[in-house]
Amino acid sequence: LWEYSPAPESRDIANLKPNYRMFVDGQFVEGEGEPLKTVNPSTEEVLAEVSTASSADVDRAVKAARRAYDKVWGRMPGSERAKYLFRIARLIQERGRELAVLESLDNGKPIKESRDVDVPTAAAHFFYHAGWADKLDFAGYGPDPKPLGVAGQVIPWNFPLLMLAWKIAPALACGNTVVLKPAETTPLTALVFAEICQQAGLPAGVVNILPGAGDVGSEIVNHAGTDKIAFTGSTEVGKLIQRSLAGTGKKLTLELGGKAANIVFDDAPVDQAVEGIVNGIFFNQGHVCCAGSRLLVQESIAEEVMEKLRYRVSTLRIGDALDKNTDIGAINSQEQLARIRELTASGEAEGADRWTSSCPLPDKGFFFAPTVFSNVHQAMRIAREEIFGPVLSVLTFRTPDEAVAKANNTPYGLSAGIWTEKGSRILWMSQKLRAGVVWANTFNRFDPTAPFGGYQESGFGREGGRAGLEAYLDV
Ligand code: TXE
Repeated sequence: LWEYSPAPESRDIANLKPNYRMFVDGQFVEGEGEPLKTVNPSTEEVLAEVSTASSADVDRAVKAARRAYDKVWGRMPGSERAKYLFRIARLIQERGRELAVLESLDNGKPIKESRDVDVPTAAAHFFYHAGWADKLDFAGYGPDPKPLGVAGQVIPWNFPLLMLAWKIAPALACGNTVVLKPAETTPLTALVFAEICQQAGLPAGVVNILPGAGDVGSEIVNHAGTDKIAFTGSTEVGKLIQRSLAGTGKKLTLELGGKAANIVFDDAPVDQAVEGIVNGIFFNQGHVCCAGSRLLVQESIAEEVMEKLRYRVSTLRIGDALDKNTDIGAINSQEQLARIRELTASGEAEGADRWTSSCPLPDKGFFFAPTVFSNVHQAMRIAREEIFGPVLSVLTFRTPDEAVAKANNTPYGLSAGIWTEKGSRILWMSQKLRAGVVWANTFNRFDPTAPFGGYQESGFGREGGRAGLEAYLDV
């Protein structure tokens, strides 16, 4: 039987400090805002105190970013910028263990995910964009495309370091400077990233990291000195930002929520599909904007898939993020746990059948057992709303047309998955599905060379790939 076994030296590996300061103009400084306490969601212990920004701090950071843009970064040849990006990428790799442990402590995600996905993919984004920095003439936007200036960036808590990399790497590659706010529950790896910027010798003011809550995000978004805003977070806040920028000339990209369909046809290799379903919804506790939160399974194989799925889910281990055996870590915050509980309760109240894994949960910490709802109808809240937790809603279909209709019956449009042996069906479906990313016989695959982003209420703009550069250039 499995027993909890956290690595005892983990705090040392993470180099955890009692206090973290914000990073402005190349220096770590005390913020004027009320300090926040960040909590380990696996244990509910306070990890560290982190200083936050006041509006005067935001102003100082934006001005520093502007100076750095005007005097240094905006004029630097791309070949020089590339060197800094390569250095940052290598430093992320060198400090990978520290970053992975710190990320798991602060976020609650299993160490094997932060080690094998978050950190290496963050480094990969810097390597990839370093390659673009001196080749922007060939990006397809004409000769000598111009950077925008100062980019204000606000990121969520589900992939703290990786979302930072998605935002900062293309911004710097294209010659912009950055003021970034990490989420209030996960500021730590962003501040270690600031140390990496110092280590890499990045000129002062090119990257500024301001921890704080939504008010700090709002100050950055609405500051007259930011030229471009990139936001990843809830659809609600995304819409708020879009409204508040309506009267300005700022460029905006939004990466918001999702309710992806993972569609399994009766010719799919069932065991492989079951692994893909599990990965689709239980990876990162389901705190994934592109999570496969709606399983659409063809009626003829529904029984078989459900049986295998329940068995597979019952083998998942839930526990402390630092245990290498953990498959599902902690929910990031008490607030998110409450949201998940509220939505799952609505599923029961609306008549769906609930199945919950009997894997034991730790006594302390924010944990939620993997849950599968069957007998789900499209009008139910659990079929329509983003739960952002380890909760799967299962619907069935008979024909490919019906699968497409059900998959598209959502205001979102971030991702979708198809499981079938038929190549022609994959091509047909990927044209019909209204989703920015369509995976075939795989799920949750992230690659810096592939543009990622949504349709409809999942937002607009792309991150990654050549298309992602457009968000940071005047073309
Ligand atoms: O998001 P918020 P929350 C979804 C998910 C989740 C729900 C709520 O369904 O259950 O949103 O999560 C900053 N101006 N997603 O409350 O508030 C905030 O400080 C500027 C999906 O955590 O949107 C944080 O840094 N910024 C999503 C960031 O926005 C503001 C990932 C995200 O927080 C702001 C996260 C304001 N007025 C949640 N208010 C995804 N697409 O992956 C808050 N912020």
